[in-house]
Amino acid sequence: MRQKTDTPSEQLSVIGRRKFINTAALAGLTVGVAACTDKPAGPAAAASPASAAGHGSSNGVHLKPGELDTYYGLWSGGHTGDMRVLGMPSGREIHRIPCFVPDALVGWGVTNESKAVMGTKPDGSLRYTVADTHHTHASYKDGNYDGRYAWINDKINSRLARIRLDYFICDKITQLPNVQGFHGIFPDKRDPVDPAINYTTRVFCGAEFAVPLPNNAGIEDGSKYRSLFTCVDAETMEVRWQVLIDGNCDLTATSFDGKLAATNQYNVEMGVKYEDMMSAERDACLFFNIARIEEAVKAGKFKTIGSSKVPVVDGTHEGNKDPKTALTAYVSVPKNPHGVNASPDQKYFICAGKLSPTATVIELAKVLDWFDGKLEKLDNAIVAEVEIGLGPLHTAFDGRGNAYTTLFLDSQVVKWNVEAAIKFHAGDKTAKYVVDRLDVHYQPGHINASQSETIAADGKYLAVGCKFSKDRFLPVGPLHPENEQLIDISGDKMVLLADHPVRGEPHDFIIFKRDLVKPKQVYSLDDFPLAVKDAKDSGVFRNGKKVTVKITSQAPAFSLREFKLRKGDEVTLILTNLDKIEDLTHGFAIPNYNVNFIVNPLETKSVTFIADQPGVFWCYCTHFCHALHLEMRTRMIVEA
Ligand code: K7E
Ligand code: CUA
Ligand code: CA
Repeated sequence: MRQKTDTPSEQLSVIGRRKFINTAALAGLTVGVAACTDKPAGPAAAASPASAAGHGSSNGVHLKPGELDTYYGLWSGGHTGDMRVLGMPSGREIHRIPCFVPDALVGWGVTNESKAVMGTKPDGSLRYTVADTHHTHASYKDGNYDGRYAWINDKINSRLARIRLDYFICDKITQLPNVQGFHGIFPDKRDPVDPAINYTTRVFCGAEFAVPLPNNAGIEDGSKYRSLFTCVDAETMEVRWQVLIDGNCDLTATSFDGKLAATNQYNVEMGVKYEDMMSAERDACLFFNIARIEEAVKAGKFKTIGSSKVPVVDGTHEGNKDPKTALTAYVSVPKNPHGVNASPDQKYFICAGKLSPTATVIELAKVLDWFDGKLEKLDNAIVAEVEIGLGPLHTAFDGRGNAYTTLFLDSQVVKWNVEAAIKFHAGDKTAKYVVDRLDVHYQPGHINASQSETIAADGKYLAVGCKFSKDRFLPVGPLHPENEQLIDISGDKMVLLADHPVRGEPHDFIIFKRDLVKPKQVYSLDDFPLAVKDAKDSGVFRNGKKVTVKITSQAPAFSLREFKLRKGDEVTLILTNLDKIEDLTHGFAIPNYNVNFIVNPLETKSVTFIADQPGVFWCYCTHFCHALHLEMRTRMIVEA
């Protein structure tokens, strides 16, 4: 680990000596990472004027009992395949929303309703039980979140899940055809042509890994593999179209005017081996002209791949040489960039360099000029390419013209001023664009500020997802938690406020004002076609071997005290919770039958199983609901 240097110019000279990082150096630095635990903990916090932050003595992080947070945070869970809901700035985890992976509390993956969302094989078992959620973003209206939906991706099985933000539940999952390594997502912020549509109607999805198209043709020849960029309809969750591209996709961003989507590319080399992906000095940030792509689809200028019916338009270099008709624009940026982020002033896209110590600022208006034939060289859309530190990954914004980029290798967050960087790039070497640096613990990946990628960026809090926690928490064996750190960015200097251990591994997250969502705490009986609306409707209804058991719950009892089945019956059990006051949830578990789920107030769920074990099975309430919760059971009798 290098010495911490203090001034921006010292920083730059250190970086200058190691401009681009090659494969060998990168491996060396990663080893160095593991050895840097002797660093004193939180020196920045001790040295910073924490009281200047203006959030009271505890900076608003340590809420008094009963106090509510002022922001929501939506976090991806990573390998746990879920979305996590945090209260911010306290960092308290309030909720987990199961999406792709079964969840024993909710009965996700157990109930018929959740299985229908998750997808099953012909035998009724779940198609997938693993996932890897990375990126989460919410729907927009007029450049700010509108509280309708959030989306999250599963990188492993190329799936996109939608979360309804009225009930904080996953209601739809779509698998993308023809792609692998589905990574970046971003909703559009408005329609590119219809001004009346000032809200999200599309979700863009970048695929990281190139594959043969279709995937069973030409398996050996890696040079023929291709990647696609996908558009999913925000309402129907159906795949609208795909774009065949050169190189790959990584992260995704969208412009505030709805005209462009962007993805950074780290593998323009189309390498199939690790070394090959780093052979070029520059990769690209690829822009998609949404209106033109949709026109091309409408005009039938597309093909389809294999058994997929999704229209695929040509976004390759070869097919898009004339700017006036081009669907795509490839802006060259330095070596293996990582994030791409749209600034809240609506003017710029910023690509972090990863293997280059730079950030590249691309001006949206200039990319649009290029598409109009008014900018001669696309590279002139780059208005700054400045050194900021080692291993830049993701960027957030404060709405006051500053960007905050994580430096993975430096274990720092760098605050830099975008307009000053543009001046510096234009030749004014006195322009000091690096404003501040803060050590974080350790190796930060994603970063986001409160309201960051909206027109309402408020520059209050910055959260940083540190991939390594090392010595920051009590040891718990070989698997360390990760460390989500909270930083106050309301002043000139960043102030480290708090550490939060998290189970691995969240990647991306967003933080937004609490009044932007209006969650409902009680369902309506009419939301569920199967609802058992009255306890009197309960009973066992037999149709040959097919049996329907209808039950209701009302604290502290189930409507049926017992129910009888015969061995071999195919049973569908429907449970409606008739309790209508908030926070009165019941559970339903059947011993030895692998069944457990909950029903929230006025919610209905169902499970289907074969009554293959004769005997007595005490179905009991698994969710503490009443003083007589333990007595809340019903006897399932399966006759031999
Ligand atoms: Cu968003 Cu972690 Cu998938 Cu960057 S990636 S760190
Ligand atoms: Cu119902 Cu516990
Ligand atoms: Ca590359």
